[in-house]
Order: sequence, then C-alpha cells, then structure tokens
Amino acid sequence: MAIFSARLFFFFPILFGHGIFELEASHHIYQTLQNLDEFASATSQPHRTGYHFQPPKNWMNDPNGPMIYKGIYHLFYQYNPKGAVWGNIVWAHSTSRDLVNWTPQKLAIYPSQRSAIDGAWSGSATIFPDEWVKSPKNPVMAPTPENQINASSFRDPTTAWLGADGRWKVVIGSRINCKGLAYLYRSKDFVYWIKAKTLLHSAEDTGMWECVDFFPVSVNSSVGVDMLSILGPNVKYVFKASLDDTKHDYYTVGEYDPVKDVYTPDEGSVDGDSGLRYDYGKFYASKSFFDSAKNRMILWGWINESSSVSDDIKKGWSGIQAIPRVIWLDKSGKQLLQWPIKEIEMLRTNAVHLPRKVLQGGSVLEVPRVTAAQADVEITFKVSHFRKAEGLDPSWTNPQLLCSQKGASVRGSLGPFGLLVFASKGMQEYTSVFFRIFKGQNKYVVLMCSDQSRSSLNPDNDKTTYGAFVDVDPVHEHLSLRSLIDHSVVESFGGQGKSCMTARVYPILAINEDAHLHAFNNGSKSVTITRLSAWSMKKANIN
Ligand code: DQQ
Repeated sequence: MAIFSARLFFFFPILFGHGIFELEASHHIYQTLQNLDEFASATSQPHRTGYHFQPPKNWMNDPNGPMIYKGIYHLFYQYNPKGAVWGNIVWAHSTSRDLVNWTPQKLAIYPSQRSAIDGAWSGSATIFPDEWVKSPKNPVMAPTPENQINASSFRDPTTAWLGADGRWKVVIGSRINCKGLAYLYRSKDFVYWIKAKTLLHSAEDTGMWECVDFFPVSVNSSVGVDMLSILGPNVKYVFKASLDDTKHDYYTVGEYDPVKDVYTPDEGSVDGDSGLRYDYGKFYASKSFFDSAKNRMILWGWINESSSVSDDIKKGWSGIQAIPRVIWLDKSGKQLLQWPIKEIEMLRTNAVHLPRKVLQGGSVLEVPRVTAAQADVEITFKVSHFRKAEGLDPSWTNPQLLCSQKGASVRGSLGPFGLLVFASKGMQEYTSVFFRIFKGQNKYVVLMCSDQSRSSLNPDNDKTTYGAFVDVDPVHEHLSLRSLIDHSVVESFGGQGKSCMTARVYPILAINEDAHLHAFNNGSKSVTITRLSAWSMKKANIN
C-alpha cells in the first residue's frame, strides 16, 4: 500500500428472438457488412459516447479518488496508456467545474518505485490542506507474512476518516477463502498504520471484496453527510463491496460503532446476492465522495463493455463511466435512491413533451423530434385493471431470471410496457427497458427489465438480460422510468431511482440519426402514459 503526499494523501495497492411485434431480424444486412472494420470506418465510431465520461482512447476501468478540491472536481481512473485491454495500469486524471465537461490532466500516479512495479491500482483520496506529491514513505501498508494477508487479497483502500479518538481510519477489501472481509487500519500520523484486531465488517460466501466504500447517510433528508462529521442520531451508514466473483456492487444499510470501529447491517439488510445492488446491469468498482460545494453524496461507477475483446481492440477503447449519481437514503430507511446529477440537464435541448395518452395493449408510440441515439427520456405510467394481473409464482425470486424468461416479446397482462431505445426503422434492432406487474401474496409486485437480446445484429456481443424488483406500490403510485441514452449505453432509473439498470449495446442499424425511440405496451391491458418528456442531449466536452 502506498501513500502520496505531503498533505493530500492517495492510497493504492502496490501489487499489484423474437421481435416484439413479430418482425424478424434481417441477418442479411449484417452479412453484407464484410466485417466490423468496414462498418467502423463507414460510420466513424458510432458507439463512442457523447456525454458519458471516457478517455480519447484505450482501456479505462475503476473510478479512483473522486473529490472536489478548491471548487474543482477531480476524477482519477484506472487506465492503460498503451492499449484497449487491461494492463500497464496507472491513475489517469481529469478535472471539471461541473461534473459534465472534463479537461484531461497529466497522469497522476504511475509506478515510479520498485514496490509499485505491477501498476497503480485502485484506491481513494483523502484531502489534507497544502500540496500534492507522492510520499517517499511509501509503501505504508502491505500484505506481509506477519499480518498473514495474502498479497492477492489486499485491495483498494477507502477514503480515510478521522475518529473522535484522534486516529485516522481506512478500510481495505480482502477475503479468507469464500468469506469477504473489510480490514480496518488506524493511524495517528497517516504514515504509520496498524491493522485493528477486529474487522470493520465481513460476510460469508461473498468472495473477494474489491473497492469497498463506507459512508454516512442522513435518515431524514437527501442532503449528503461528510464522513468527517459523522456521528449523531440522524445518521445511518452504507457499506458497499464490489464482489469479484459476480462483478456487481452490493450494499447494506446499517449502524457503525465508532468506538469498536465495527459496522453492523440492519436486520433484513444482507450482503451479497440476496441483498441490494447499486445497479442491476453493468456498474462496478464504484466510489462515492461528499461534494462539500453542494452538500450531496455523489457516486461514480465503471461501466465495462459488452462487446468482444477483438471489437474493443478494433475500436481502440474500452470502458466508460456512468453519469455521476446523487445518492441518499429512501424514507423507508432500507435502501438508497439514486438520481443523475442535476448538472447533466444542462445538455438537454429541444424538449419534446407528449400529452397524456392511453397506450393500448400491443401498441407502439414513437417519440418524435429527438436525437434518439443521444437522449434523456422520462416516462411515467398509471396502471389500472389490477384484477387481471398475472400471478407471481412464489418460486420466482430471481428477477434477472424472470426477465430473461419473460423478455419484451413475451406478452403478459400488465406489461411488458416501457421504452424501446436504439430501435432501427424496421425494428430489426431495439433494446427494451420495461415493467411488468404481478399479483403477489398480499401486494402487487413490480418487475423492471432491460432486455438486450435484440439490441444488435452483431452476434458477438454479450446480450444478457437484466432484471430487478422495484419497491413501489403501483396501485397508489405512478411508475416512472428515466433512461439516459448515449450511443452504446442505456442507464435506466426505475421508481424515481429505486432500481437502476445499465446496459451496453452496439446497434449496427440503429445508430446516430437512424436510431429511434418509442414507448410500447406489449401487455394485453392498456396502461396510461401520464408523462413523457424527452430531450436531445448536446455533446459534452469529454477530455
Ligand atoms: N480493479 C483494480 C483493482 C480492483 C479491481 C485493478 C476492480 O484494484 O480491485 O485495476 O475492478
């Protein structure tokens, strides 16, 4: 483990179908394209993003050390300066005044000493006053025979916080066999660190914990809480671990004992696969920071590609960052809500607002006058006719599996209804994000799905379907969906940010001005669109 600074400290580990509307895909079109090279040159990088952060070329993975310092936002990220696949990892660096437009800076951290020979891997930043230099005292923490930590199981330190006992605390992800662990380290001077005898947290059968994140949330407001001013009756804690085994980010909500330095999830808040995820699609190695300028907690997350490695090499880049999300505790106290930062709305242009409309079963409504490959859309549905809702079999506990069995083309009663994004003119390609409503034991259950199975005529992409249950009561609440659409990414927020789902897709036909956006209802019962607003999104200055 290494620190950087005199005063501003960085840490990083040293080692180390079927068509919904019965249209068959035209494979002919794909076959006539000799190869993707020809396609790429003909259309000049149709899958690069217009407003999602990415470097001009090469590989990017985890966001590292995000912060605001003297009014400037900083984002560091895991980067390979030499190619579009993982390797040669350094911390690249960009800055911004608005979290939307970014200016590249020189590489921030790279292997400059023997102990860091294998790269500058993920970690966090803690702000002290003054300078910004790498400390010669590195490495300050390391896996050793004495502490019996395996070198491959010592990962990604958190931002430090200062305890009332005057000691700095940092958490490191690890595992012993299948048990995920969060080691706590303490220091009085930020140079000499001692591993605590007690773990901050651990959980059986979760495997390696990467990129752990630990922060307070207010129980009665959406305002963020600074880790350094944490205690009080109105604060709970969030603990997030990125599980290496599943490549998803899971979190629990609970209590932190600042004397014992132990975190305990609330009853019913469980680590791992039966618990909550930040995102039910692609979103990994996330990292939060407290934005002191706007008193909010902001979450960054890496969205990797669903394309093949050879396609990544051909296009010359891999990996984007999700639009930063504000996160706060839901009034239930049981889960977080996530919403794209307000600043992203500065890119909205040419608003299209459609009037309230009943969407009959089996119908499609095109959203006109929008640049559908680079757009922001918000849609709200009101559902009636609950008597006819399909029953939820008690064994249907896995929402992703349920979504893959009941994709957009499988007609139901209440649903599927939602959005068709990146749709080609003849519907040979589309990605569908939608809801289905089931009758559960004593309540109606809302399922949200992102179905990529028809997203591209290119057969080489991972087209896994994603799914999650959304904790809303459709009888008394409207069902909302917002999707940020950006050439090869669809970031969707269901139930006002209760369930989020991000997909990477690579249409061949539905690109640029040939992409279309529709609302659809493939259930037998009608639903009412109470609101549909869409905006074309301007391009951001991304590096
Ligand atoms: N990526 C980094 C590790 C981290 C993993 C390596 C998560 O530090 O654990 O580049 O994507």
